[in-house]
Amino acid sequence: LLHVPTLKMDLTGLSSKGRFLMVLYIVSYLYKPTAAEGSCKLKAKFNLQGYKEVEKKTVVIGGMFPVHQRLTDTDSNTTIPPESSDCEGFNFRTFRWAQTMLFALNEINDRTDILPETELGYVIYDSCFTISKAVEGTLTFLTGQDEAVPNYRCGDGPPLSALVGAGGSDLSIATARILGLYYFPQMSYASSCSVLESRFQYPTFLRTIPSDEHQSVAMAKLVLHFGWTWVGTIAAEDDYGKYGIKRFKEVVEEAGVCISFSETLPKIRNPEAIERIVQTVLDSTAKIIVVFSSDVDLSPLVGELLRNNVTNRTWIASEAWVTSAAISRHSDILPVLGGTIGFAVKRADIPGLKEHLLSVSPYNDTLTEEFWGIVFNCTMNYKQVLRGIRRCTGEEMLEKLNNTFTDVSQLRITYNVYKAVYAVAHALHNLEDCKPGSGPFENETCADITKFEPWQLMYYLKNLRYTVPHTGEEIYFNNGDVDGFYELLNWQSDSEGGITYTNIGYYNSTAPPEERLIINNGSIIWNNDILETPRSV
Ligand code: TCR
Repeated sequence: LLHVPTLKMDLTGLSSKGRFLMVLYIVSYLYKPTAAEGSCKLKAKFNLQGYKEVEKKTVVIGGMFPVHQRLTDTDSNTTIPPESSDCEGFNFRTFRWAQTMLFALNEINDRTDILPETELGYVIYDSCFTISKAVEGTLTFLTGQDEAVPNYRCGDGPPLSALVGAGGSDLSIATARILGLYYFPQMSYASSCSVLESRFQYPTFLRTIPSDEHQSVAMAKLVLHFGWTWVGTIAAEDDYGKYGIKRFKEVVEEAGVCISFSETLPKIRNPEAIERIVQTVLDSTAKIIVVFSSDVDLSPLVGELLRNNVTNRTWIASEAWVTSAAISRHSDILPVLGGTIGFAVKRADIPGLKEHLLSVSPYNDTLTEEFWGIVFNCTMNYKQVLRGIRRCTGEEMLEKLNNTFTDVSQLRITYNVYKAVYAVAHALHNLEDCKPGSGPFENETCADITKFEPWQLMYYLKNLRYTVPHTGEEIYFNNGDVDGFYELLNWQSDSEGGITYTNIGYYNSTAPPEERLIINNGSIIWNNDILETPRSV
């Protein structure tokens, strides 16, 4: 009933029993069981789809975003058939990424110069930061059906083009193996792990984020630049953390730097392990600590550092947490993490995105409905209303909230998502634009946009060169990868006791070796508001 906000009915003429029966009737009529409660076994949750039935040809782009942070615990009871797990921990930052894909698709569909005769549709999956969900989503996507049965493209809907995703490197490594089997293109916006450089292992993987090979080297150069010789390292327990820190260590150790401690952040809740890491940090004489981790995995440690008031350290942040509001917006964070420095990928302003984000409505889909309930602390589900949870009116104002979702000041991975969607669209455009008789395939033939093969699209992606709207940045892929360019940021205090990210330099992997790392030493403010460079012991 709550899904139909405009349904109003005058029941005053009925008796109270009549009114009760009427309401019961409407509720049972409108309440359809969701897919999970229905008959299919392994339904990927939060599978959002859409394309308009217009007189154009349609091509579908897949998207995969880690909108939830983890799986809900399910008991390993084998007396009933197993079901695909639910997810929990809604992440506003990654939800913004997912919405940016929709925004880019709308923008492209409205343009007459890209794919004028073709409409782009989409299917979006939530990978929930877990490999199993990412694999399940990939199989569901490839089959075009609700169940994750590996039988490639047995549905007969519009052709699938590429998968934009899957979020973390560990997820992309898993999905890229499956997609590679079918030579199906994958365009990643956040999977930066250096192992994904291998086209032998991942033949159809491309990305709009630079490989961490560059970032690890840049971090090492940073440490050497300041003359630090004794550092501690902390890495997340995934491919991102492990490979990122491994390469960093190789480079600094070669230059004679010693590693005081190497800790690993657990992926699943483990308060004892977190306490042990804090103890190591406290016991060590190393004052410089390098952390290679996503903000989600780092959060518990930051909580514990705050509780123990661990100050007088300089933290070196990896790209995934250097602009994370989830970390920097903690209250009283300044004494602990003030002075942090780290590399961030390119930032951009995307005109119109803010308006798009503010226009999401709880009635769009299951994700926007859940989002609405969380930010406004209410529910759209009548069962929960009956249990006493406040009902959302749908008229709540997003503008009034100061939420990470609508914060467009740090569009970095968001910008990568935007670039990734445009890359696929431009490749499809070139595919459609091909002139028979001078095409790239055997006997100068072209591919047909209504039924092309994934390898044919892969050809166009490999040879793509395009300019990103609004920013004018030129993008091309060098063996699937983009150049390593990062901004160097420093966490300084703003006027309200919070944190601003101040630009203090950059790293450019394409410059000559001595000019790659440029640091403006004078503009750095270290932990405790100190201006002089800290020493490593
Ligand atoms: N590469 C990480 C995942 C990741 C991320 C982020 C996750 C990056 N940046 C920001 C959350 C927020 C960079 C990986 O696993 O490759």
